[in-house]
Amino acid sequence: MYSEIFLRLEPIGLERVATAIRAAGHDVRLLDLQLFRHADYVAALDDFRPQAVGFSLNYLANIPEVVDLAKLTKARRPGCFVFAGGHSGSFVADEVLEHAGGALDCLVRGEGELIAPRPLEAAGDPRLSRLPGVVTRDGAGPAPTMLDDLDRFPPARDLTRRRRRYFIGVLDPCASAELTRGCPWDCSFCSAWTFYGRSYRKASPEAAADDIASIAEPNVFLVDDVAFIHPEHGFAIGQALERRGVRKQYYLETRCDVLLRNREVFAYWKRLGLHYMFLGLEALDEDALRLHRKRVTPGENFRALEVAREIGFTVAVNIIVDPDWDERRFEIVREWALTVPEIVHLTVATPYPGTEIWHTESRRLTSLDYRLFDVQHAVLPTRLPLQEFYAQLVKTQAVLNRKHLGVAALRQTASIALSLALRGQTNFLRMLWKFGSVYNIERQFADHQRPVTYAMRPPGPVATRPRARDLFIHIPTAARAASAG
Ligand code: B12
Ligand code: SF4
Repeated sequence: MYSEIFLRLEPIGLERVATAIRAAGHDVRLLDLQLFRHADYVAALDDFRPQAVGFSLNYLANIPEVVDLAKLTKARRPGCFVFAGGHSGSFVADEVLEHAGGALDCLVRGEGELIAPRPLEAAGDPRLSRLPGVVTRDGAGPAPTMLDDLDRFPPARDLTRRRRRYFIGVLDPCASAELTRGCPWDCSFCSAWTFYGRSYRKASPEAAADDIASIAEPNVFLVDDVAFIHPEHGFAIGQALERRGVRKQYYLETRCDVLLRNREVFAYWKRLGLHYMFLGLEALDEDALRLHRKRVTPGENFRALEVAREIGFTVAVNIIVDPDWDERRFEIVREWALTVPEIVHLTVATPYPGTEIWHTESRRLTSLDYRLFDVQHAVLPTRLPLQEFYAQLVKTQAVLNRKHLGVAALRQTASIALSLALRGQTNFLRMLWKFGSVYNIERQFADHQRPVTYAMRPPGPVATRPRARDLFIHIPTAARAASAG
């Protein structure tokens, strides 16, 4: 839903994996099914006749689609080696293989650059299930190996087609780049830290600047979980960009306390072209922040918003809606959101496999449909009747949307939209009137009534806090485990 309206971004993880597979001597094609249809995929199978197909499973909601495509691929090209990898797939490898019933030869857990070429060599061989991070129906290899140098395998952006369709708001068109990987915090609702074993790695400033300099688009989305945790790294990349004469507009995501602590580096990047940022506020009150283990106070959050305003950023923030909310709670958020200039997004609290709350959330899941695990649907019991919950959610989103896309605000955006349209970029323009068809009470509610072909394996009955290590996909060495300081 998100990518139907506000943004659509390039599959940078898959592009990096493609570079690694190319470096091993293979001929690679990449098809982004955000932009292309299944018919295009079938045509590519017939034209290119690949010996292997790898699917990216970063999002849980995409699992049924990928399982069906794997089955289609095996039926059409029985000799083809079919595998999948990516963030969400890593946490539910066994059950995905089970759904696929033999159509997926293996699932690759963890980051893909180092390992991805090796299953291709081991296809059809018992060695396959002994490779690090690889899971087959016959067994699993040792823990996945971490990439020791982020500078290796820069994204193969030449493989993505129709790149003008990638955008985020007014940054249209927009490419993506990665400066750091991982997060040293441990929020209870998030799987970014569990995937990388709470480690934090940095690209070298020169390689990061070279990569950004090679980007054709005028705008860049920085995919880092928390940008500029180490300010000296941000300064060094900025200076390397200045030396190369690179001038672009940027969008990044960070934490409020990091912005407060390192405001100089953000102000410096403002001069380089950083105008838009996303701050994970998550909650307005102390109790909810503690529950999310966000390790910030409401006071710090609000001070960070002031700092962002002083520097002159356009800021989007996120608030997590608990399915337990009643009308009054929605009302409080609407009232608050209308008093601040920031763009306010809402996501629905969702226990994902790989998060701590997947194990500790004592309320029973009301759905085991992967497609509803997209933080826009309620998969926990709602206090309001479900339809009323969606009515409140959509009403709140519509109010917030009108705040930014209403007539008064549109007057300001009209000139941007016009100049983009004159350059043939219409993603932003289209976003302005798509809202009603995407965020829609009946559509949200009807999504719950669809038949479920592949049901998720629910969490076990234990409601105690698991050890962090037991959640990790990558188990970092002591040297790599980073501190937030
Ligand atoms: C950037 C980002 C986005 C971008 C997406 C860009 C894109 N086109 O992919 C945007 C802003 C659009 C986005 C949106 C959403 N996101 Co997001 N996003 C991220 C973030 C911060 C970084 C992802 C990234 O680019 N990392 C860098 C690249 C290099 O790594 P990578 O993609 O993971 O790829 C590596 C491995 O996964 C693996 N790999 C990947 N594909 C493949 C394929 C094969 C064959 C192999 C072998 C390996 C492999 O190898 C790659 C290289 O090491 C992650 C957090 C995280 N750290 O993972 C959250 C994250 C993935 N998002 C999340 C969520 C919830 C969402 C949204 C649903 C809602 C929201 N409000 O954020 C939407 C849904 C979008 C959609 N398309 O459906 C959750 C995932 C939840 C889940 N389990 O499904 C995460 C984990 C954040 C979190 N806090 O928990 N997101
Ligand atoms: S700070 Fe952000 S990326 Fe890190 S654990 Fe918390 S929510 Fe996840």
